[in-house]
This record gives sequence, structure tokens and C-alpha cells, in this order.
Amino acid sequence: MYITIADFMKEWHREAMLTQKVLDGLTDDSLNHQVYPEGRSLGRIAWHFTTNIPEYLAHFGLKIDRVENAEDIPASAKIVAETFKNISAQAATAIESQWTDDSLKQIQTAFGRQESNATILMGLIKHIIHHRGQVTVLMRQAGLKPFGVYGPPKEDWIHLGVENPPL
Ligand code: NI
Repeated sequence: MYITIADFMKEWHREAMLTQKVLDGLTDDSLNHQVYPEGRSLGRIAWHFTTNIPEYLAHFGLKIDRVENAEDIPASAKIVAETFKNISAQAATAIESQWTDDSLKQIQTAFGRQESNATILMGLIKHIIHHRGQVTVLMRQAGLKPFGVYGPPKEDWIHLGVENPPL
């Protein structure tokens, strides 16, 4: 749990850097890859968790601009990745400039429960991680090698001197 804004920022910046590396590996074609025929596309999932960041923070009382044309999923992977980069930086600035360590202890209603702002901020990171995991699976299905977020993808085990990666 985050006791200070600095604690949160450390994790926010680290996770944003990892998410950025995943998004930087997307191609325009891969954005149309779907989970199943009527399912959400890879582009929709990546765009959802990106545009959700300011919506979520604004909902919980921070002043931050929403993404323009958030309802239109870009056809360009570069636009998705650049939007995430800008939004994650804007989110950091908004939180650092508008909330203090004390704000983290304040309680508000979130999803029908009483939660501290620290838990609410953790929820935002979890939401991104949840969808980022889906994105890496879909990238694999779309024929791309996903960035190894918390460990190497199978192609890179060999560079670590492992011939037969563990299952
Ligand atoms: Ni979601």
C-alpha cells in the first residue's frame, strides 16, 4: 500500500515504463486482432485502459483533461503508444501536484465500497496491468513477440543461457 505520494509515483513510473514497452511493440495490423469473433480487439483493449486513466482520476476528484475523441479507436499503433505516454505523464503531474500524502488516507466511495485514495490509485494500476496482460496474449496470437513485462518471452531465454525454458 502507498503511504506517500512518492511511493505511488515510484510504482506508477515503473509500471508506465513497462506498459510503454508493450505498446511500443504493437503494429497497426495487430490492433484489429480479436479475442474471439465478436470479442474486443487488441486496439480496443489498449485504447480502453489508456483513455480510462484520466476518466478514472477525474471521477475520483483530480483535475485532468480527458482524451479527445476517446470513443474512436485509432488505426495507428503509434498514436495509441504516444497517447499512453502523454496520459501517463499527465496523470503523474496531476496526482503529484493535487494530492498530498494526507490525501492518500482520505476515504471515498469507490465501486460501492468505502476506499482510501491509496487503494483507489492502486486500483488504477491494477486495471492497467489486467488489460496489459490481455494485450500481451493477443500480441502473441497476432504473431508479435510481446515485451517480457515481468520476465523474458520464450525467445529470450536462450540469451540468458537457458536452452529449454521452464513451462
Ligand atoms: Ni477495463
